[in-house]
Amino acid sequence: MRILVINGPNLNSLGTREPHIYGATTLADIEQALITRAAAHSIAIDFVQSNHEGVIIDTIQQMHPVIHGIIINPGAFTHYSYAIRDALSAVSVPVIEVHISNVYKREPFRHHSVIAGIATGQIAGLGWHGYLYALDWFIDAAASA
Ligand code: CA2
Repeated sequence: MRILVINGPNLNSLGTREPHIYGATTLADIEQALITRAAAHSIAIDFVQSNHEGVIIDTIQQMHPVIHGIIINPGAFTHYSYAIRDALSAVSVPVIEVHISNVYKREPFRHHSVIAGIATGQIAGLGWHGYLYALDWFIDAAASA
């Protein structure tokens, strides 16, 4: 199994600012934890972080023939990118949407995700561990297939 992990705008700044919202863990730390968990289950894992909508869409289009699932934190694109929604909607693999913060406890504009309607599931508010829980879903799904 091969999983693509996508992080959207500003998530490259994790651990450096706003730790009260996003925690002190860096994106590199999160990716390392995912690599470790994936390796223990013989899963290949790829990462992309971009501040650019088009790069995220290009990556989805290029990678979808060779992957079995997507874990995505679209960052603020969550709330308005129909283009990323369309790119994800066009792929046949399960998509798990992850948010570090509980977006439903925050500003009203964060309460709506244009991605959620095409995602298999969503994890929000569980901190960076949400990425690991998303990977666990793929591990469990593969085990029960
Ligand atoms: O809670 C999440 O994971 C979000 O996807 C994070 C996005 C935000 O726009 C979404 O509403 C919820 C923002 C990511 C910004 O990341 C930063 C990290 C460190 C310092 C500043 C921003």
